[in-house]
Order: sequence, then C-alpha cells, then structure tokens
Amino acid sequence: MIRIYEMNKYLKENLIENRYNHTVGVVNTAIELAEIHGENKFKAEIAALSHDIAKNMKVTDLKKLIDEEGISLTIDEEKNMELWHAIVAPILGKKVFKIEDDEILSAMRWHTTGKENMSRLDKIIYLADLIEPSRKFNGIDELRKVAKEDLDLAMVKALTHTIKYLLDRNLAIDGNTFKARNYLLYNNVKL
Ligand code: DGI
Ligand code: FE
Ligand code: FE
Repeated sequence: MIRIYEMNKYLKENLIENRYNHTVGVVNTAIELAEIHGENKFKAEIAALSHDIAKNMKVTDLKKLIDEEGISLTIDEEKNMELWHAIVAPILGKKVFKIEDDEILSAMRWHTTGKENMSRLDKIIYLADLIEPSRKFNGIDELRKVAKEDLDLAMVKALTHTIKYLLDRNLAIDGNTFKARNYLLYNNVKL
C-alpha cells in the first residue's frame, strides 16, 4: 500500500474540492465509528479515504475500466451510472493505492448500494458516507445517534432513507439495496 500522504495527494489532484472535503468527513466519521464498535481503525481510515477515488472520473473512463477488468454488470448497474464509481473504486484501490486487503476493497465496492450480509467495516463505511458532517437531510441527527449505538439498526434506517430518496426522484433502485435491507430485517436487527 502507498503512504496515506501519497493517497491524499492523489485525491486532492483527482477530486473536486467539495468531494475531497466530503472524503475527509467520511474518514473522521469512519474512525469514530470504528473506535466505538471495535473495528480496525486503520482499515476504516483507508477505506474511507479511498471510497470515492473514482467519483470525478468521466463515465466513459469508468466504463472502460469496468470492461477492461471483464466485470459483468447486473441490469441495475448497467443502467445506473451513479453506481459505476463504486464498481471502479476497488480497481483503482488496487492499481493506484496498491491496497490488497479484501475487507477494505469490499467496503469501497459496496459503499453506494450496500449488499446482503455486509461486514462491520462495510457498514461503517456505508454509514460514514451518509452521515459525515457536511451531509444534510431530515432525520440525519437521529441516524448519527443510532450509528453510534447499533450498526444494524442504523443500516436499516440508512437504507430506508436511500430507498425513499430514490423513490422521491423517480430513480431506479439497485437490487442490492433491497437485499441489504431485507437481510438485516430477516436476521440480526432489533427494531
Ligand atoms: O458518492 P457519494 O455522493 O458520496 O455517495 P454514494 O456513493 O452513496 O452515491 C450517491 C449517489 O448514488 C446519489 O446520486 C444516488 C445514487 N444512488 C445510490 N444508490 C442508487 C443510486 N442511484 C440509482 N439510480 N439507484 C440506486 O440504487
Ligand atoms: Fe460514493
Ligand atoms: Fe462518498
């Protein structure tokens, strides 16, 4: 893995200012959640720092990388270009940042949609992305509180928020978002 200093340099050069500032917010929030929930803080920091590495790339470049890797997309992934930066994140994570840790690469990959049976690190990055200090939406203060108390309950609330957000805008919803939420409801969550 390259040094954190070098990662920051790459991100400052490749992300627009607001996106870089968002990334710093996600790093701080993810470290705080990792501390509270007994997750590896270093993995949380690297995953958070890298999660939007591909966010400001041109869609044609994102698609090119996806095709070069021979990744087959689901219909939802093919149709919703907003999801591509998360698909490319672990590719660049490996290529540019030389990240080899599968838990970090998974958290980068699933930070936008979530998926069935997420790891603790996956959940921390998904939540930190949504509740970092610069985010604003109705109910965010409650979600910030729950994220510190119960990761699974916070994930259900977060996924519900995302689904409502997409419904309100008449956007298609990726199947993994539903699977992530259903899995929690069928298994561990105490509502
Ligand atoms: O990259 P960020 O903005 O920090 O956050 P993100 O990775 O969660 O991406 C949010 C964007 O992705 C937002 O424009 C909504 C969109 N998005 C997330 N899930 C879905 C989705 N868009 C569609 N069409 N379907 C989804 O399931
Ligand atoms: Fe993102
Ligand atoms: Fe993000």
